Amino acid sequence: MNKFIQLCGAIVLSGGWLLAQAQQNLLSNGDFSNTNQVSGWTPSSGALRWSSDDADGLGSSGSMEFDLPSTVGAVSGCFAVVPNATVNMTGKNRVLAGTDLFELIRFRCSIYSDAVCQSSVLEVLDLRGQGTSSTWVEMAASPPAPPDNSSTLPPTARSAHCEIQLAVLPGNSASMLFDDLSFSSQAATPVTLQSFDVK
Ligand SMILES: [Ca+2]
Repeated sequence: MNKFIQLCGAIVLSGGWLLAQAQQNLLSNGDFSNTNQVSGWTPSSGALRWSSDDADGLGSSGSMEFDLPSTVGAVSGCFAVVPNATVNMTGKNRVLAGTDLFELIRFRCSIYSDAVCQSSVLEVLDLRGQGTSSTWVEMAASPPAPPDNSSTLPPTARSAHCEIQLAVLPGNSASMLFDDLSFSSQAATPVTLQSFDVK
């Protein structure tokens, strides 16, 4: 065996790094599967309710219910974001009562330059729901957002929070459920390359 082949036979690669695209929902309890139900969400008026009606039919999860006109919104906790990350939003809504009575159905996430969601807003991303369906429907991006709802965060982005905003035609009552709310970041994360020998 010549030296070259001996050398090749001894090559061992280990501990190398690859970059993989991993998608992670940064929004806490966006699927309302927490045993504390609507934990992590604060009503902007009135009170929030947890519903056992789950958008995916899961017995271990539920959704967040808004009863208007008393409860017209809710805000998530503040969470960290990675500058320049590619993000996208998804969510589902269902009219429980008051089909065609909603004036506004919005799932909105605001991006901040400080770590605690207190600075002026750098960017707003949002989805619009449908007020015409009594079954679960996917929320859709508001133009000019691309169809896949993806966006690149500003280089100064540090934190974000999300909110639900609702309005009903004056003098009316209505109820709506939300589930599967997601603000996902697609960040390059290192993955350990497994060792291998060249024989
Ligand atoms: Ca759920």
